[in-house]
Amino acid sequence: MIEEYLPKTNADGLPIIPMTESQKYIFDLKGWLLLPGLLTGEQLGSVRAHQMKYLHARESLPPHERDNHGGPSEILLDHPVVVGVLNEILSHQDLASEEAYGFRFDHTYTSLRRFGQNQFNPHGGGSLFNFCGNSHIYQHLPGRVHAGLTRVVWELNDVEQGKGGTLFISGSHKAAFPRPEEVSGHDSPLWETYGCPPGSVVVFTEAICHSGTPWLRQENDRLSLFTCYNTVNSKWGKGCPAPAVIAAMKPKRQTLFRGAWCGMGEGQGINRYYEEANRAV
Ligand SMILES: O=C(O)CCC(=O)C(=O)O
Repeated sequence: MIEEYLPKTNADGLPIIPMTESQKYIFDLKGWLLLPGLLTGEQLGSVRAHQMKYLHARESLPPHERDNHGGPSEILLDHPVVVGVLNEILSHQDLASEEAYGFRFDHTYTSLRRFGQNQFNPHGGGSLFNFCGNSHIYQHLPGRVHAGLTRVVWELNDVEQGKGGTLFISGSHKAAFPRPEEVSGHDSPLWETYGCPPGSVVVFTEAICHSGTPWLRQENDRLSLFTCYNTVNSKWGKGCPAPAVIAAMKPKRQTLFRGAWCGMGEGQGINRYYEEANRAV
């Protein structure tokens, strides 16, 4: 059992909120966890406005905000509740310090889904048995888990239960048998999902079987950020925010974008720092 998870504050100096024992149990059991209502109305307003400009009027943003996680949306990257979860399920503590996160940003995309958009496309599951080069892995010991490639979905608009939130076959990250079609069709009772207010987060291991599904809520579109994190020495998705975007962030947040390596030396011989020459691709 790790006694102390670092860092204890996020880049804005806010105290990290550790996972509760119930959250740990549910995440390990199901492979996903809903964390409702994490943003204030003011934060939501500025993040939503930034996302819409990023999608539809990118040139109107200053260069250092032209990224899914630029400008007002950078607070989502290391929200104190998100860091509390990632400290527990993903961090490699030898590479963490009070100045550096023990995990890295992997890749992201913003999705604006209108009524009827998207389709059912189940993928993943059984990844307890994958080797680590795959990143879609799940490992556990008594009292500790490692979730591998981990998705943090920020739901920026209302999600109504059963009307378009991501679908999960809970527990399938540990499934030993292949998934039969007859029990995993769209209407199978094995699929679980969620409803939540705007500003909520859904964390899931990419080791679980999950799927998109058509958005069926008339009152609003689905506006979500699908951000993935990985352990420090692994990267699955290609790409990294532009140097100007990262340069505008506080130093601790910048460590999310360091290169994908560990090292065992002193100073810059161990990967606990970000600089432009140590930026992931
Ligand atoms: O569109 C969705 O709700 C699911 C997205 C998905 O499959 C993923 O993020 O890996």
